[in-house]
Amino acid sequence: MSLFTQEKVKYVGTKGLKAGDGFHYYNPDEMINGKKMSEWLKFSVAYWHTMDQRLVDPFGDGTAQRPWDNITDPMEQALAKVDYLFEFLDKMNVEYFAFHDRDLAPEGDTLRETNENLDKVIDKIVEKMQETGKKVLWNTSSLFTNPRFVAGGATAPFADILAYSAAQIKHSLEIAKRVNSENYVFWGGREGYESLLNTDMKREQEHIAKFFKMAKDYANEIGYTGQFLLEPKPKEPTSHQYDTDAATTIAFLKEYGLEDIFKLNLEGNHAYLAGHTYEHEVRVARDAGLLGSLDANMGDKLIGWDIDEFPNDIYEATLVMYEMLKDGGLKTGGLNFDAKPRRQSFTMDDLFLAHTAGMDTYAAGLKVASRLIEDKVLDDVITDRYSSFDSGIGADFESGKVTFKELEDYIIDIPQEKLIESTKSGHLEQLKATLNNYIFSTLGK
Ligand code: XLS
Ligand code: NI
Ligand code: NI
Repeated sequence: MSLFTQEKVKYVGTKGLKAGDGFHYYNPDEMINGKKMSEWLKFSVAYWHTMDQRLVDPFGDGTAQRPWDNITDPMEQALAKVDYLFEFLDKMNVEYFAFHDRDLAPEGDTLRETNENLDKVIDKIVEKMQETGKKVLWNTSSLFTNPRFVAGGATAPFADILAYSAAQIKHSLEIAKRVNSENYVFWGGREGYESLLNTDMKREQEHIAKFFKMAKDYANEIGYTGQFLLEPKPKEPTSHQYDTDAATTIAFLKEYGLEDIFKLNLEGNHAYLAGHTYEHEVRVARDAGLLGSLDANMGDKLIGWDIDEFPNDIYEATLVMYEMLKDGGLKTGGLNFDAKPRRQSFTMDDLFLAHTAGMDTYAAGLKVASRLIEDKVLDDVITDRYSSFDSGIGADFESGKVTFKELEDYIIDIPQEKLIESTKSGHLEQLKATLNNYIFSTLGK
């Protein structure tokens, strides 16, 4: 028996312009760059949005209408939602899901009681996973929702709260092992500060670094081998988040010797908030060898907070997929829809349509990116742009053969005219038009 009235979403191809009949681009078995599309695009449903999100905004109550709304007992509802989740995954043809501990079950009065509630839901999840073959991309722990985390979890200035956080993560790692989570994510919800007037920033950062090492030690102790991921985000909810962006997070990992333990989980909307493009964040991680996973959402350039919109920007998806392909794929990572429909898209149909749009956007981006790579469009431009470093003085510089003095001897008498001649136009407008042409011609077929 079906819980949802909606049908299974199928690939219908590009016939017809109006969306809503099925996937136009997400064709799981289509071969892209030697692999099935579904292998490149390990999509994941985010429990906190898809199952829990009421579509609130800072000024208004939730508008979401969900078929489980009439179940009033919290534990009963928590268990019922598991059935809905698995049917949703099946109907959307999504293989993975992701969750916070607190998404799944209500809290009790003590951590022991809370763990008991949670374990009942996990028991059911494990059963459903065995039955359906669906998998967990990552799980995580909410150290930010409950008022006890008012000043953070692992960076809280209160030792009892730090102890609580450790115990909570310990249990979450046990769950990660039980559900065979491919990754374990830490997003530092309130790990940051509001003002230096009352904050010992160094002490807080030392605490969280030690905390991360202890988490990894515990994972090793219980034989949990999933990839640890840190998720950067700036200025929300605290004014100064310790993991502001990819570069800051990498510097933190290196400062505390954690770069072999962690990779990064990068989110589109967080990139905007940090004043970067999404592809910039992914490139920073890739260059450091630390690209882990993607929270596939996007932001709104006109709104100053994390709106977690479902991806619909093909341009952005193309450039992010380009980085992913260049990195050889996401390995244990995937594309998690840390995304929710708009507050005015409150029906269950909208939830199906939003995921379809998100999956199609990344499938389309993947197709365009793969052609850009095949035709070496950007590679050729970049090879040519840096070619003066492939021989002569440039190569001598790169191989460390010349000193400052020798660079001076080489250049000191070269006239201005010659120097200008050695520069070249970046032809950016032409390049952007070429990119547009690739989008049109790849998707227009
Ligand atoms: C919030 C974050 C959060 C993490 C998981 O902005 O994106 O949803 O992905 O805690
Ligand atoms: Ni996220
Ligand atoms: Ni976010």
